[in-house]
Amino acid sequence: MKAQSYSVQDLFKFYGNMLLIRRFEEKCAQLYRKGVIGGFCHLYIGQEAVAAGMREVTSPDNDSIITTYRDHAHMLMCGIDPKVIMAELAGKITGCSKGKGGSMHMFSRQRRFYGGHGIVGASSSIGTGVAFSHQYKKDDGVCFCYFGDGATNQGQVYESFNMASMWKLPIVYIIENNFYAMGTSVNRSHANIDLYRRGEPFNVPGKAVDGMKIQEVIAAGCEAASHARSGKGPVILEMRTYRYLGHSMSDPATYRTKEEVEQVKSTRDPIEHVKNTIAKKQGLKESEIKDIESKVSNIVEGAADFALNSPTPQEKVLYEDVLI
Ligand SMILES: Cc1ncc(C[n+]2csc(CCOP(=O)(O)OP(=O)(O)O)c2C)c(N)n1
Ligand SMILES: [Mg+2]
Repeated sequence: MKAQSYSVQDLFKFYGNMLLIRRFEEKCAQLYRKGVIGGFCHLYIGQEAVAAGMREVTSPDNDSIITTYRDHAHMLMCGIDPKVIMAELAGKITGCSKGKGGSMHMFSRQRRFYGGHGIVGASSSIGTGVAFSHQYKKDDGVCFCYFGDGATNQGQVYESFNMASMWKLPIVYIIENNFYAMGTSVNRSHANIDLYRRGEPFNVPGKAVDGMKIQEVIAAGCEAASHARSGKGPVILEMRTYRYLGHSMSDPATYRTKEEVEQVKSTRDPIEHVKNTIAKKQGLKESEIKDIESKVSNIVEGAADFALNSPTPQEKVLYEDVLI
């Protein structure tokens, strides 16, 4: 997709994709509170423009994706059936990891989605390996490798940058800077808060992007992807975004004020931003928005019903698909 200007049809598509992420995550929160979803569960609400924007940049035929435990949105944007994602969250046999991975450990080899990783920083080095495999196989693929601001203080990230730069690997490192790592703000933990510059010692170019504006995500993503795909090596994109909810479902988020969150919600919301862009471009009919809302709601309700009505795995499944 070309970055510069978008038709109203494109903007409606972006709106629908971001709304799908938000409503899916809201449903997860609901099912978690009911005890249908267990374990750890990290939601993506507020960050939608990053996953939905990068979807427009990623080639479904040969690119690969890897991310952290905050992974539902990336799975959805890879085109994986929401039913299968929700079933995984509920620990059902119909889930993408047969109910054994849960929220943090989702995979789809078919879609080249390589997780879902619970270890902070792990996606950077595994993703670098995935990029090496693209180069080795000469398959023209790029690895889109996501991790958080907190992960940028982990050593393995820098070993990965060095190796990727030395070997000119086709990889785009996407730092999803939501300004908090659990309860620690970037200001309290990073000696230099310009995270896009973290590749400088390794000659890895970087760019800061307004990650709340999908158009800017796509523009930067296109540029980075063509750099990596043309053999010039890795690129870093620091997507400046924000998470509205706590770190995980068990975080009351007392380390920041309600006013701070409200300020972002009311002035920078990524979904409202697209809605306003459509309204400015051609006016907006309430019926058009309602139409998308109802389509999205049907998908999410369908996913929840499927998950609730699927069987739990039998005990013997514990020993399948594992190296022992
Ligand atoms: C190596 C390691 N250290 C600590 C943790 C505990 N932990 C889980 S998430 C997290 C914060 C990471 O924050 P960030 O990278 O900004 O990602 P975000 O959750 O904001 O998406 C920490 C410290 C972990 N999972 N792995
Ligand atoms: Mg963070």
